Amino acid sequence: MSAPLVPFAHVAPLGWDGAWDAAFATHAADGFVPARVVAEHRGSYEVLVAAGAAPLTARVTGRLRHAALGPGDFPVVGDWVATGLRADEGTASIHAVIPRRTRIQRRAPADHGAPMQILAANVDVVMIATSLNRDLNARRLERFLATAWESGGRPVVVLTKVDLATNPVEVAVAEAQLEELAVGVRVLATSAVTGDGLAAVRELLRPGTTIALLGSSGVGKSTLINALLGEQRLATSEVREDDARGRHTTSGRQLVLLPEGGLLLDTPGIRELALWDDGAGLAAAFSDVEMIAARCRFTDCTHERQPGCAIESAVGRGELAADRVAGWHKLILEERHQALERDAVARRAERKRWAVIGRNGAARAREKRGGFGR
Ligand SMILES: Nc1nc2c(ncn2[C@@H]2O[C@H](COP(=O)(O)OP(=O)(O)OP(=O)(O)O)[C@@H](O)[C@H]2O)c(=O)[nH]1
Ligand SMILES: [Mg+2]
Ligand SMILES: [Zn+2]
Repeated sequence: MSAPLVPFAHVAPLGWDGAWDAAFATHAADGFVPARVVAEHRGSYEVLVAAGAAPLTARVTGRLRHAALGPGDFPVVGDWVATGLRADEGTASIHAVIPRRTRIQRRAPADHGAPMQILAANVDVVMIATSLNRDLNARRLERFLATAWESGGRPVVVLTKVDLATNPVEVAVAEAQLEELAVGVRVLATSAVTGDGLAAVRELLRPGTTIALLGSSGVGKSTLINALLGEQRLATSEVREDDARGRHTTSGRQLVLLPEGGLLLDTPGIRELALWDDGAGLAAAFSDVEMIAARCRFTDCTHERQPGCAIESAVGRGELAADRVAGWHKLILEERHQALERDAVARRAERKRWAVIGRNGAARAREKRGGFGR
């Protein structure tokens, strides 16, 4: 059988490109086909092997499970995986996860069993949704922004439900507020009701581009995706204002392909997003503050009554909001605390890696002794 010239052109609408070809070469040689993970369930996944096809149910092989050093080695929504197809059954087995280009990660919730959780992979644009009808939570937005920058994707802020404004000034004020917090990030104002701003979102959705929507529950993430799809595919529901905990409508992460190309990743509302950051996301989200901090006299300046502190003098001159500095400080402390934790995790992973190597070595030795009768 001769290989076609462009072997994986059929997955280009799902985000595949030449660089993925190179990453996949050894898997292709083994007879595997690429598939994109579009949903995750307990113990199984849904994967797409072609743009027009129905998703297949897929499970990871015992070998992948065995070799995994932690939850981060298992597929997540957005991943490209090497699959073996059992077309007659309509199922697939996942043999490998292709190294991720970008990853949205956070410190895992307490019940997760691992310190870090990858929410989605290979996302090009991280769209942070915040709605006009709720008070803006600056600290929360800062966290989302740092996470988005840290992912390697490009952050965009989307202000939803602008149809609820009583006058245009209200929208302009909200946009200005967001622009001040989201330095160097585009802010798009949208309404799923009037269709305002949807064209601007569509412009970002070039064929093969993946956009993930992140934000609190009820801001209208699923509704926005439905509006772009032109159909009520995803469940949405009324926000219950009396219930402080909110009601989460979307329960799992899901990647949907738009008919005109482009992929949208719906996520359940996140209340508290704890950072899992090596500092790069934070530096990008607070690039304005960091630029000023670089002019402090001492490189280890704590920015608290230190001589020659550029941050304090910028705040004094009214060039920098004290509030923004406070947000920055808070996240830096969190990040430092986490760096310590991350080191501990790395040490544990290294120990496990050696244990696996040891186990495999012992198995090989048994084989050599003829224990496996090959
Ligand atoms: N007026 C108005 N209401 C909207 C708009 N977008 C969403 N809504 C309403 O907001 C409510 C919540 O929308 P969802 O799309 O379910 O919110 P979500 O962000 O997906 O929520 P979770 O799935 O819980 O994270 C629904 O009642 C929607 O009808 C909009 O542009 N304008
Ligand atoms: Mg939703
Ligand atoms: Zn300083």
